[in-house]
Amino acid sequence: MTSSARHPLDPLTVEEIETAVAAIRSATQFTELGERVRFVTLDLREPPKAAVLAWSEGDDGAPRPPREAEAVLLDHRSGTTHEVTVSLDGDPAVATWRARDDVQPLATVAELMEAEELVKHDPRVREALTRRGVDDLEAVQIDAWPAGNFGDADEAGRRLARCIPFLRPTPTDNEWAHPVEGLIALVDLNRLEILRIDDHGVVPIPPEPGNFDPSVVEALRDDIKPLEITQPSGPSFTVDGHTVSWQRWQVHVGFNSREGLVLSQIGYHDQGRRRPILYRASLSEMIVPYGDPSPTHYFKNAIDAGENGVGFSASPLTLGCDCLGEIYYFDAAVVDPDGSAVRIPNAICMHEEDYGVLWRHIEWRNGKGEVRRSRRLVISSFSAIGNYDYGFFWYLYQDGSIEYEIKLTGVLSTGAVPPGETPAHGTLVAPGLNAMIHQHFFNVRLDLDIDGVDNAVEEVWTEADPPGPQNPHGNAFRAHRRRFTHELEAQRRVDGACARWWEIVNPTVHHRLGAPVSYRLVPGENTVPFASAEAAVSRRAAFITRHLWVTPYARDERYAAGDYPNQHTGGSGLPEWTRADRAIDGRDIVVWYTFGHHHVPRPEDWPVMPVATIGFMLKPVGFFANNPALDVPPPTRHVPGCHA
Ligand SMILES: [Cu+2]
Repeated sequence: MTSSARHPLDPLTVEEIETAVAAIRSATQFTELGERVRFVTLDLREPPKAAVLAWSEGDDGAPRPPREAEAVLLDHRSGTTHEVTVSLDGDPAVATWRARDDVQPLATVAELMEAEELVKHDPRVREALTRRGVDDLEAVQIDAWPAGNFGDADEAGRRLARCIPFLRPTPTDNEWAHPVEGLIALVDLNRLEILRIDDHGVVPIPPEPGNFDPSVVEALRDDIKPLEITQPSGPSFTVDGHTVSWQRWQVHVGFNSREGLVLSQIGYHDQGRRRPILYRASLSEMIVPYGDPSPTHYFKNAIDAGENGVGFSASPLTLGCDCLGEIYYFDAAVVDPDGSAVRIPNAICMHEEDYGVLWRHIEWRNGKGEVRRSRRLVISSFSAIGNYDYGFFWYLYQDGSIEYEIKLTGVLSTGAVPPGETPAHGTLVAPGLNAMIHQHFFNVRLDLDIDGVDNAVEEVWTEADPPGPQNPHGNAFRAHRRRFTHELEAQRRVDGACARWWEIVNPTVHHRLGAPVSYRLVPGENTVPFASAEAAVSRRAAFITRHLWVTPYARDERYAAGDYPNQHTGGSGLPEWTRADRAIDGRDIVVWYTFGHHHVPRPEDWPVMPVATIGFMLKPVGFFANNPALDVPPPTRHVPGCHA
């Protein structure tokens, strides 16, 4: 455990989680807690960046920074949250302990199941279900949603979930095909009591099944021949613990229970040295605001990382299904609410993919030329969060580009509408079944270190030159740029009409042609939130109101909506930190990029949604002398006869 060979950013192992839990349990503060105390999260407390850089840039044998765990515990009896850090070196022991009554940590699966049992067996709920013709309690499923915060006085200070029922006729059926509309229960998760049950009236339960296993398909296609990916000499990457080398790239692969997959210390070997690009990249937060104002849907604003945990929801991946080819897997480990360590086998999948043509030119006069095949390194994980499944995919390319892509799939969130009614805020996907309009916003925290820690961000946009003697044909246009100096001016939205993007530059390192070396953040699909500025979601997840945010690096500024978005009134995270309008020019900076997928559901998204993708790219701009992929060998070495 104290091996000096381990990278300081390696995620906690099962053994380390067990050690940390034992240390917490033996602390006097723990013995003062009630019986219903739960471990909410327990992860590596990453060392300060300077300490990691000193270790990785030091000589072999340089001392590793102290190894620490950070845990959040919830005492349901008192409702108090406990933030604990544990020193894992030497004799493991609690280092700090802080009790807080002003926050709600994310919801554990254990709580959601308790809420389900409570609501399901409440006589008032049974009566309401009977009114809807539902007598078989076995078939009833109660989904406990994060409660949000809508300013209701009787909800203040409580730990809450809003619970809505669905029918699952048999254990393998799709519950979201049968929403029990109009019924909602508000549950106090600490006291395990129902505060309120509201029945907004009976709507017939949509009867059509929404299953998608092979048995329900009339005839499976029988014209698909095997497609096998083989790499007879093995993959081109090497793995040392959690550090991966692939061609010119080096990257550290990490994981935690809140963000899931984390990449660190991404660098590229060039000019005889390893050039840093990204110190750390992770999904800092995500939120799915729904656009239906009705009493059983208005509250649906799941802040999935801070309210549920993207890492907790990571699924074990299987060969030939989630990943295809020559795969390397990383396991992950998280804590269970009862304090036991849980291994998620194959939580992260890594492999190489052929990605079509990398570059090409064929001479038109003689048909001769050069072609190179592109190959990318894929590092990915999948999380099943309630009805939705999200794939988180990082790609490294041979031309120095980095891509992040989220794959959205799973099952739509649904409600019911009376027969013959067309929903105003959704789409009918089956008779009486309403899939509500919604958006998926993601925020990625990018701690870029372009050739060193001190960087700056420039906005680049294109404008037509004014007509006149200098532009006699009216064809002239050019790119303009400006440097952001402080945080508030760096809160920006995308604008495709002026080809707006952002470049992260190192002002002190210049390309041989003069400009500072840089990487460009190339936006992909994006949109803006449609909730009003006064809506709870706009305060509680203010990071969605701007696509770009830039902050100076601070060790504890990690999550775009703050450490505890669950039931928070709003304003925490990015809006809070940036209020000071700190300087960001020529500093160690962090770029936060928000991107939104606008989802007006289609019948084709039912009963399970074909993958939709959204993401962005980081592309070198004046970082390399010229095309860095010139040294990729021609495919003719393996496949004779390409335009030779
Ligand atoms: Cu969606």
